[in-house]
Order: sequence, then structure tokens, then C-alpha cells
Amino acid sequence: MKKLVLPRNAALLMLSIFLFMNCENNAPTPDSTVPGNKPAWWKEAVVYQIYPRSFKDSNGDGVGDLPGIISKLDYIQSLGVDVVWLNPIFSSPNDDNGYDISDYRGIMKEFGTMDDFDALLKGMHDRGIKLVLDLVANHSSDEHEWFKQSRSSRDNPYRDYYHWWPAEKGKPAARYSFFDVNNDAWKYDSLTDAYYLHYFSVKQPDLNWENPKVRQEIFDMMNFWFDKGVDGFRMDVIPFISTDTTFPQLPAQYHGDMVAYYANGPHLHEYLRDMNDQVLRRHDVMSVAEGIGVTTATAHDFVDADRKELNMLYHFEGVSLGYLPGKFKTPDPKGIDMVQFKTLYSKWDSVFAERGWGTIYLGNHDQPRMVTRFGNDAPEYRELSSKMLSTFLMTMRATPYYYFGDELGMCNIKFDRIEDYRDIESINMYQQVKNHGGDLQEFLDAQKTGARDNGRTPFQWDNSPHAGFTTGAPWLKVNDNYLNINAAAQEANPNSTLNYFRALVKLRKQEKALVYGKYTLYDKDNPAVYAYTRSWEGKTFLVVLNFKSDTAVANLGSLDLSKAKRVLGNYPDANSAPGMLRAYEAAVWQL
Ligand code: ISL
Ligand code: CA
Repeated sequence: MKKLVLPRNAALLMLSIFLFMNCENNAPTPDSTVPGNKPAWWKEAVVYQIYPRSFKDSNGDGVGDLPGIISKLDYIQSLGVDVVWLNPIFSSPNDDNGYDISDYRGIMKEFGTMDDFDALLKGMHDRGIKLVLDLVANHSSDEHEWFKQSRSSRDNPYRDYYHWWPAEKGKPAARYSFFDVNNDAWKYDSLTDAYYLHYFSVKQPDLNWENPKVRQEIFDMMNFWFDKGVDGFRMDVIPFISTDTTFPQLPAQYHGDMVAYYANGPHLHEYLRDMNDQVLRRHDVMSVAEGIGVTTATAHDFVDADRKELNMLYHFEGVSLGYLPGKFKTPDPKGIDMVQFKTLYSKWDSVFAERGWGTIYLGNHDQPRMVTRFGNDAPEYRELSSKMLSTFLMTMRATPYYYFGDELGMCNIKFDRIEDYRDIESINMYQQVKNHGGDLQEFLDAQKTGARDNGRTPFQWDNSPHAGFTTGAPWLKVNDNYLNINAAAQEANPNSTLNYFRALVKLRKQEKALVYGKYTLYDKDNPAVYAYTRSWEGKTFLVVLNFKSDTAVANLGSLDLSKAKRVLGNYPDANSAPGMLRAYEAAVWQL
């Protein structure tokens, strides 16, 4: 097993046994952080998320690939990040860009080979970067051998690897699907006269975790990747894995909230503890749940150290702000209410203040670009507001998950036509609106804010055709603004968003107060400014962020600002006082 070097003397043996048994192993020496929150490498890490399809194409087929990532390892290292999380790279027919896996131990043909993978992992480790993969185990592809077998007959040994409902029992109780044109998570299959369950597309049948053989297959597969040296997993919709296989009518308490129902299956935590016992605790790795359906009330069950389940999860509450309730990803014309935003992030900070550990992100492959959603992508404010949002992400008490391209200030592409979209979600929802005679123009307008493809356009490397992403035709259009917004141009400019991001990462690495320090919110009712301090071992940093284009004043109450010194900011010079803020100004002050 990886990293379990045989110790030479008894003291080391004791130590390594202790580390092995402790699920927050590899911790630096104890210090003044609160109990339950002891240091760990994954708490101090900055995670950089790469959508491999859109990072760098090496062979001109228009699809990013593993050799492409290898060719950019020096760039990734230059950011100063500790961990790279790759979206799924496994064999897949790509109904949902790799979230439909047909072989968990194979590499997607378009992305390369296992040799490429080994070279990528080595290249990362040689540079001191850890690699986290995506575990998509709630469902597989319908082209996975297990499903082919399962579907073939009712008495096939793989039948119970998936959820089947025999048609002679009538139609099963309704379940909602994220990606089905009819919203229906049950698909009738005439071959065996039965329905199978798919919370996502018809090509993503849900695996039956209630079957111990399925759990064993998944745990063995995880160990396979860990034995190769992988450093962790991000776990796709992991709260959904356990299912009441009697499929009752949806209990009344969950009416209108199917996600919460899916995320609270009867044996969920038993399976996660089992996964920890059989896999995670045996390696020095990190785990993070895509915490869909998880609330502040249930979060501790996943991540508290004494639960022996997972390390972290990311919630959906922040990225759900500013959309109209009951309407699919439709922006509220009033925008995002900053008081609500601050209340929400302060609440999540306090949840993990003494136990567990949080994460923070504003963008990922399921979200639009953060500068468009939470900042301002108009030319005069794009750089300032990108830097401001990065300042927020790098100074909160939580592990930042930073989405590739945000360091350049990449923006939503805002397609006008459905034909430009590649994402199954946009395409199927469009069809759904059409089938119901809905307003297609309204849908397309809303997608300019909310569509997932906005965050998936190719990385903008330079000002050559297709932004240097590919020499061929890109699988998804490149944003036209690449002529202005690209890595090469920003390398050359010491004040670019790229170099500002590097400075932020460096500061977070230098100042443990920004990782572990106590968080205190100031001026909570200020509708424009987010101001907070981070204090630890006698050092205090004040972070002030103006989320609006008007100048703003923050009331910093009783804070002693007499020795305040600006250590970083998105304007060339410090303002006259920490509480005075220009448009989208961000500054970190040491007090
Ligand atoms: O993307 C979403 C909203 O637009 C979410 O509802 C998303 O479907 C949900 O967060 C689950 O996401 C994960 O599983 C999906 C996959 O499409 C996403 O890319 C993945 O992050 C199915 O595997
Ligand atoms: Ca390629």
C-alpha cells in the first residue's frame, strides 16, 4: 500500500500505527486550533479543479486530454496550488461528459491511455501536487458491462446491481430525474418487462448500493486507484447512494423536495463508514462529498472526525442564491442580496468552527463562471471583481476549491442559440420547455446566466486561434473574449488577475491565520461590503470586500486599526482607511 514505509525502529512504528489509525493522519504538530479541528494537509490545501475536456488538447481533435494536462504541469505548479481535482477521466460514452462511466478502471479513449495517466500522476507528484479523482458511483453508464448483464434477464447474476421494478407490479411510485425530458426517473425496458431507476439521464442507471456486492466492487475499485498513488476522491452525488428499495410513495415531509429525499437514504452513513473502514483510512488521502441535499443540520454526520466517514463536503446553498424559487436556474432581477450571502457563509463557518471542516467555492463544472454570477463581467469591472471574489475564496476558514480559468477572470459565454450548447442538462430542459409549450426565449435568456456550459468553455491560453486550446475544432466554442483574456497576456502583466491569484495563494500558504484563524463578521447589515477578521496565535487579518460598483463605507466597529497595514489588494494603492472602499475593492489588512 502506498506511503506505508516500513519504520526502522519502535518509536517510528508506534508513530506510524497512530497515524495509520487516525483518519486525520499526516497532521502537522498540534497547536492552538480548537479541539476537533486539528491540522491536516487537506485543510491547508488549495484545490484547483480542472475540467479535462476543456483544459488543453494535445492532438487536434478538439477535446482536451491527459497529454494536454501534462504539457501544462509547469503552469499548474506556478499557481502554487497543492491539489488538482480532475473531473471524470474514465471510459465513458459521454452522455454526461464522463459522469456516465462504462469502465471504472479504464481511461476515456478521448483523454488518452493508462500510460498517460501514470505519467500525469508522476508529473504531479514530482512537482509536489496531489491528484484527486472523481468517484461517480451513484450510477454507472448503461454501457457498463454490469448494466448490460443486468438488463439481459431477470435471473442474471448482475440483475441486482441496479434497481429494477417489474412491470406486473404496475408503475412504480414517482421519482424525479434531473436530466430526463419527461422528468421521469423510471425507464421501461421491454426486454425484461421492467423499469430501471435513473436519477440522472436514461444512460445513467442508479447502482444498487443495498447490494453488498456492489459496495465491494466500488471499494475494490477505489483501492485500485489508491494503490496507484492517487491522493483522494471527490464523490459525485454521494448522499444519494442509499435507497429504500420498497420505493414507497414519496413521504409527505419531502413533497416538493425530492433532493432531500434522495440525500437521506436509510443506510447512507453505514455505507460511508464501511467505505472509510475498507478504503479511506488505509491510505493517506482526502475525501470530499458533493454535498447535494446536505444542510447545516446534517453536515456533521458526514465530516466530523469521530464519525469516521469523509473529510469534507461542499454545500449548494451559496451557488443557489439569486435564482427565482421554483423556476429552473432563472436569475432574480434583483440580483444577489449581500446580507443573505454574508449570513449564509457566516452560518457555514460557524457550523465547522469546532468540529468538522468546511469547503468554499463559487464556481465549478456545474456552475456558470463566478465573475458573471457573483461579480461583474462588464469590461471595466471584470478584473477588479474577479480579484475581489478570489480574495474571498482564499481568506475564508475552509478549503478553497478553485475552478480553472477563474484565475484569468473567464466569463460566461452566454450562447444565443440552443445549437451551441453541448450539455445534456440544457438540451433536455430546452426540449422539456418546448414540449410543455413554455417560453423558449425566456429559457435561453436564463441559460445565459445559469447554464453549465458557461463554465465549461475551453481554457484561454493565448491569442492564437481557439485561444491556443486546440489546433482543431473545439468541442465547445471558445469565448470570443480570449483575445483580451488569456494566460499568456496575463503572465506578462504583474497586475493581472492571474498574478493576483498567485499572490493570494502564497499569502494563504504563509499565514496560517487565513486557514485556521477564528472568523468574525463585521457590519453584517452592510448591503455592499463583506468585512471579516481572521485571528490566530496573536495575528489578526482584516478582509474587506466591496461586492458593488459604487464606493462604499464599512463600519468596522471597535476594531483597532491604528497599526493596520495592507498586505494585499486589487487596487495599486491602499485606500485612505480600511473601511473606505472603491468599486469592487478587495483588501487584506494586517492589524
Ligand atoms: O448541475 C446541477 C444543476 O445544474 C446539479 O443539479 C447536478 O446535477 C448535481 O449537482 C449533481 O452533479 C453531479 O452529478 C451529475 C453530473 O452531471 C454533474 O456534473 C456532477 O457534478 C450526474 O453525475
Ligand atoms: Ca484531444
